[in-house]
This record gives sequence, structure tokens and C-alpha cells, in this order.
Amino acid sequence: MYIDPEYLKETSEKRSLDKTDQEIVQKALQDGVETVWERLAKQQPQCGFGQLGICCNRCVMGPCRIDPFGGEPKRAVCGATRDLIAARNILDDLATGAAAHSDHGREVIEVLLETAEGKSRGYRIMDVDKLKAVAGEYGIETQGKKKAAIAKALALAMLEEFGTVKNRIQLIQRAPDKTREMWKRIGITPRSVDREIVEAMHRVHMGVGADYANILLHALRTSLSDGWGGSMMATEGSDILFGTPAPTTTHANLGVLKKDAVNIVLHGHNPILSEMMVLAAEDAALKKLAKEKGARGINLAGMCCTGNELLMRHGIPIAGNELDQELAIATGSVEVMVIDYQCIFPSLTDTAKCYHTQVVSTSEKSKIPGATHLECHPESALDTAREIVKLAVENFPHRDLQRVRIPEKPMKMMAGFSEEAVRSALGGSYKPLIDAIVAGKIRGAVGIVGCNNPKVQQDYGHITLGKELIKRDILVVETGCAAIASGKAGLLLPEAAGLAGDGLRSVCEALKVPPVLHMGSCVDCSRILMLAANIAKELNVGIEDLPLGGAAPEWYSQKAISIGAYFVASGVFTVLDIPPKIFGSPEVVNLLTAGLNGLVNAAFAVEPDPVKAADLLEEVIEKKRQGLGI
Ligand code: BF8
Repeated sequence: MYIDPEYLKETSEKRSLDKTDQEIVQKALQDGVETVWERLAKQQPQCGFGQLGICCNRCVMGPCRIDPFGGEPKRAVCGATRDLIAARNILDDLATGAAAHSDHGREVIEVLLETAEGKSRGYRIMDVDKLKAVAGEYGIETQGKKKAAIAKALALAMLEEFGTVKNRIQLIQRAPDKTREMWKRIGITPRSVDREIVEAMHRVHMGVGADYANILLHALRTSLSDGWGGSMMATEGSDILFGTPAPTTTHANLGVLKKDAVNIVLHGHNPILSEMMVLAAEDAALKKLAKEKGARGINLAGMCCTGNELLMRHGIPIAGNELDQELAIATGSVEVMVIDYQCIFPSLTDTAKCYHTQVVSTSEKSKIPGATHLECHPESALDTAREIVKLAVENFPHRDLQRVRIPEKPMKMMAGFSEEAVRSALGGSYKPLIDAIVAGKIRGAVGIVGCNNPKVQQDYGHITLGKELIKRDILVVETGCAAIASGKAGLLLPEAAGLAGDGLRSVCEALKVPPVLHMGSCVDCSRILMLAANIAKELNVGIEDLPLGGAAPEWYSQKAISIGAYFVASGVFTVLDIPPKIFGSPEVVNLLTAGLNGLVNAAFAVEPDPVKAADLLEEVIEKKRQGLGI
């Protein structure tokens, strides 16, 4: 349809920072496709009580809301105050996020067990060294034992930590002593993954405690069970099964889709099926079929964190981050979008109906009306993957060439910086990095993580903050959609060191690494924890003493709340740019942005302007440097 070119330009620039995304935003508008931005506009004005976190919809004496101006009603029907309502709401959100990460982790460990027992097909143990190292941490004897036996013992030991038999999460031992003592002192040492989440659900029920601070402390404990438990197990289990990432070069943005190949986009979070898709796409018979259908080949492209998992381990190009899922379909070039779970728009099948794209759902947990459901089970995942590739190949002739537009220039990028890879880039020890920090060449490091949110111009927060920090000689490590944003913007290239301050630039040039390091998917924020823990241990201090910061500039999800909370609970000051739904309770705001300093030597800040956020992070980093006497 005809749309005024000025309007198209202005609207697309408002929606996304990235030129290739802008191009397809314009196409989607011209094609009349409803996207997340149209839906956000239709929701205006959004509910003020909800935004402030002072509405409660837990029981049927309600729903209730509190007057934000101090008038009546001051209490819900049950008697809950604004503080209690806001604290329970945030715990509920956080527990949902922790559950999402940890349930993903559990599935990975289940596949590890089935692989060890010879019940899965196509899966192999790729990193035997890591298997042995992690098994050693669990006290599992590895000498003279077959890898299958070690993997079985490890998987069972990890699965026990989801329940309450052990009531102890082994991997928290990776945190420095001082940090663990801090947790113990304030009673937030996580006991097990599921236990903290179930207890969170218990605590948000009506009539289970009215002390908002007590509820928020449990939120920290729940988040720690995610970061040092479920998420860390997801990372370690995936590395053992699929390989620990090492630096690799690939491409990012919607330009990685190909005009002449069958395009399959892999979207979601769990690498279990997508790893089999990598094998299936190499199948000679399917490649031949693709040729017969007129395609040059089969092109896999990632999206969101499934994409991150694939690019970290296989260098598979990534089409984009969260707000790109509809845009990828709007290129008109996607034969199949495969989804596992999390961060998948429920309306994706409606978007797909505007083109020839088929959405294939693969998890029993994540079915979408209108999608073709081909369920992934470890014993038959490779066959399922082949079936999906065949479906995509057979769909290729249905592509309407008149409606295809693919941006021309994919951006080159580097990824694969697992904690092990960072250490090896440094020559096998953290000493050179610590020396650079002590010498002030690098002032500190910030983990930029999290999502896109249509309330912010796509990628603006990530890129502006990232550039500001590296300019100030602060190393940036990233995961999730933040890392994809940096990939699209060219910050994940060694050449981007030219944008850094003199000190950071010299270190990056010497090591031939970018000033922004892609450390993986959102569960791989556990890699950031490990990096911090290992540096703290070398210095014999706690993580809370290090010149570190965290930021989630465009966050939207409950998972991001859990990540932010375990950063803070681990002693890392963290800035959010989108306000969490707590501002109806000054007491909750005060505890989370100030009071926590007295408990974990870190707190949250909320700052919508990324340049000012960089100021806050720099200030904290300099203070921590002073504390260390450097
Ligand atoms: O887990 S950063 S939008 S894709 S929640 Fe989702 Fe947020 Fe992206 Fe990965 Ni993480």
C-alpha cells in the first residue's frame, strides 16, 4: 500500500536504531503487517496502577488498587498495603523469570542424562574436559571412568539440586568466600532451584507475611538460585553437550537471510533442537532436494537466545534480537521459523499468515495456535529436525519473489567469549586483565544484558550505553539481545576498539579482541558471574568489592528481573532504564535502590538516559577502585 515516504522514514527511525531494521520496518508498514509497535500504540494509555505496581489481582476479594497519591483506598480488601502489593508483584515476576531460566536448565541436564544412558540420538558429549571438571566440583570420581558414567552421575547430581533432597546448590561454591559469607549472614543463600521458586509462589499468596522487606530478601535468594543454579547448569550442561564456545567470526542483522537459499530462522532459547537442526541442514539428501526446488542451499539463521547459542558454538549468523522476530518474517524470505520457547510473540503465526512463512513449534510447553507442531524429544530430535528442514525446503517454491526484500549488508561480528575463552585470550590467566585494571588502563567492567522493549527505540539504549562505557575505558561484556544489538552495530569487532578510550583500546589491540565481548545467551549471564568470581578469587576479595557494574537498558522480561537481582545480590550495582513496576511504593524503591547497599554492597538504579546511566556506573566503578586502593 502507498504510505507517505516521509512518514515511513520518520516512523522507522523512531522504532529502530539499526538501518537494516528500519528498512524492514518500512516494508512491514507498506505490507500492512501489524507489529509490536502498532500493538503498543493500541494499548495507550497503559494502566497507571499497573505501571506503579500497586494493583493486586491475586485473589477474588479483589482485584484491588491503592491510591498512588496517598488518599483512599490505602489498603486492599485483605488489608495489604502498597508496599506489600508492590513487593509481592515483583517477587512474582522475578520467580517467573527464574523458573523460565531454570526449567530450560533442567531440560538441558535431562538431555545430558539421556545421552549418558544412550537413550538420545544425535547428541554427543563434546567437551569432556569440562564434564570432568564440573563432575570434580560435585565430588564425582572421574579417574578411570567412562565419560558416559561420569555424565550420568553429574546429571543426576544436578537434577537433585532442583528438589530439596540435598538442599544445597553446589555451584554457589564457585562464588568467593566473602560473597558467600555475605549471603549467609543475611539469609539469602539459595537452597535449591525449585524450592526457592515454589516458596516464592507460597509467599505471594494472600496472608503469608506482610513484611515487604522480608519478601524482597526472598526475591534475592530466588534470583541467586537462578544465576548460580538453574542458569549456570544450563550453561555448563550445554557446554558439555555441545562444546564450550571459543572466539568465532560471523554476521548479524536481517541481511543474513539469503535471496537464493531456503531460510530457516531458529528462535527461542533452548539449544536442544537447534543443535540437531545444524546437523539436519547438512543432510546431503535435503541439500539435493533444496537444489531440485530451485534453491542454492539451506541457510540457518538465529534469532534471540537460541540464535546466540548457535552463533557462540557454530558461528551461525544471527538475524536479530527480540524486536526482529516479526521483521524477519516481513522480509518475505523465511520459509520456516522454528520456535522453542520464551520471548516468542504469541501473534507470530498471524504475522506469518501475511507471507508464505510456516511457524513450527517444537516444545510441548510452548504451542501456538496456527503453528505446525513437531515436538522435539531427545530420542528422535534429529528425525524431527530433518522433518522441519524438509518442510522448509518444500515451502521454498511458495515464496512470493515480488514481496521479498532483504537488507543488503550483514554486519561482521565476533562472538564466542565464554569465560574459558576470555581466560585463554588473556594467555591462560586473569593476571594481564587484573594488571590492566590495577594500572587503570581498564577502569572496570560492565555487563550489559537483556532485551528490546518497544517503549525504547530498538537498540538505542544498548548501543549508546556501550559506546559511552568503552569511551571511558570500561570493558563491556554482553549477553542476550544486548549482545545482538552490538553485533548489528559493529561493536563486536576488534576494529571497534577505535571507539574506546586509549587504555582499553591498547589492551584490545594487543589481544585482538573487541571492546565489547559477546558472552552468550541470557542463561550465560552465569558466564559473567564466573568471570567476576574468578577475578575476585585471584584478588582474595568478594565480587561486591570489584569495580563492576550491570545494566539492562531495554529490558522487558521477568527473566531480566531475575538477572538484575542476582547481579545485585552478587554485589554488582545494576542500572535499569525502564522503570520496574514498583514506583507506587517509595519504601520498596528505597530498599532496592539504596537499602540493599548495606546488605550486599550493591543496589539498583533507574536511569532512562543511557549517558547518565554511564555516569552512574562510572561513579560506582571509581568508588570500588578506591575501596580496593587502586
Ligand atoms: O533470554 S534478552 S528479549 S531473547 S529475555 Fe528474551 Fe530479553 Fe532477548 Fe533471550 Ni533474555
